[in-house]
Amino acid sequence: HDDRYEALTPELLPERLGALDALTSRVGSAEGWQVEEVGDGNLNLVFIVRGQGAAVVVKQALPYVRLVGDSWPLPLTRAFFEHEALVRQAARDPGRVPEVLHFDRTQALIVMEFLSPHVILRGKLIAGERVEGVAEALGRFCARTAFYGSDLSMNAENKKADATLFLDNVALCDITEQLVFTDPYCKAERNHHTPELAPIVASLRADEAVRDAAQFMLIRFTAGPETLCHGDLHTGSIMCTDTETRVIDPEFGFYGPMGFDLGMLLANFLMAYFSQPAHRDSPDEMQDWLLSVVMETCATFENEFARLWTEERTGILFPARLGHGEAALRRLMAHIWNDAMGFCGCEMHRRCLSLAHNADFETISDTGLRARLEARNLEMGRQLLVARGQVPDASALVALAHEYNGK
Ligand code: SR1
Ligand code: MG
Repeated sequence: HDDRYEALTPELLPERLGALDALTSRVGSAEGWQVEEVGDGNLNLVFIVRGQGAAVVVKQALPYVRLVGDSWPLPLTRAFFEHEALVRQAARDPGRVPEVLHFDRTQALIVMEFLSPHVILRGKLIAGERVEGVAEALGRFCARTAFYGSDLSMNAENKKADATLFLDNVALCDITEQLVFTDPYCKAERNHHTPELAPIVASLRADEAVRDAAQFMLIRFTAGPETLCHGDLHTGSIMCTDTETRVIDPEFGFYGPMGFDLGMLLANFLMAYFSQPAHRDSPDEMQDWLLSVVMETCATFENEFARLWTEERTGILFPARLGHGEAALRRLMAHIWNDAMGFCGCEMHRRCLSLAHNADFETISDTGLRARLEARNLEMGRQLLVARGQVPDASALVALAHEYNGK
């Protein structure tokens, strides 16, 4: 059975993986294992294997989209890309991603460190819990991965070979191309939205400037291979304690714009922000904190990127012999920011309009209230798409969030 893929179950797992040193060295022999399937994401199986007072995670890809079922096949190769991305991220921002203990390409499975007592960040934000240092950790992660995977840092030959390798992550990119940039702006089979949003949805879909801007962001997504992006950096791909932040799940890894991950992440902080009034009677404090996280994430991104630009430029871009200074860095940062704002707008739209919604809004049972909060989010997303040039920095982004939250 070793050379044929087989989806695991908690019952099968000890028999299939019981001989693996990567597991037994951490959790003892298979007879003592307790195995639980805990995957609550859209795509994969996730098992926690406990034994001898320790635990590891076994993540296995399914040959289809878990959320939809076997009517939507999805290649197992995504586990390969996740593993490749994890290895690179671990080198570029040490300690930020889970340690990989074992990878099996045929079985599409990764054995990795069990993060405990970490929980998914999205759940913490809905519960009104703050995480110390979250903005610094994520701003640094975005800056380091953007910089080290790009032609600012990598040797050109290696970068081209790596970009070519990740070009094969076609199916996962296709999901983003459809669900993020296209489906939200038309009638599509898998779309759904809160019924009370119908007039806004109709007006967004009739707005040619919005559809146009989203397609231009799609051009940036498909034809801007600047760096290795995480590809799915939402608050469900981040696990935290009250003081520690880790990034998981880079199976959507692809070569794309340096502003992609930052823009997606900011959108998810903003959706947490807009949804707060439904989750607590006095949302102000949590909302203020979320906007401070937006500010701090951007400031850290900028500072870390500037530091790397100054101290570690070794690639073909802006070589020292051309004598570029501060002004060039500022122009590059503006380019990254402009992309980030466009991606941010698309992500804010798709989480309310296409297939994969987020719990921040989805868990609001009063659909009238949900629609009012989603409407603020959708309108701000529209503004980011069509007029992102008028949002030159994080302060302007936060001012816009205040404005739409008051509507
Ligand atoms: C069919 S997959 C839907 C979404 O889940 C993933 O986490 C990505 O965000 C994707 O767009
Ligand atoms: Mg995921």
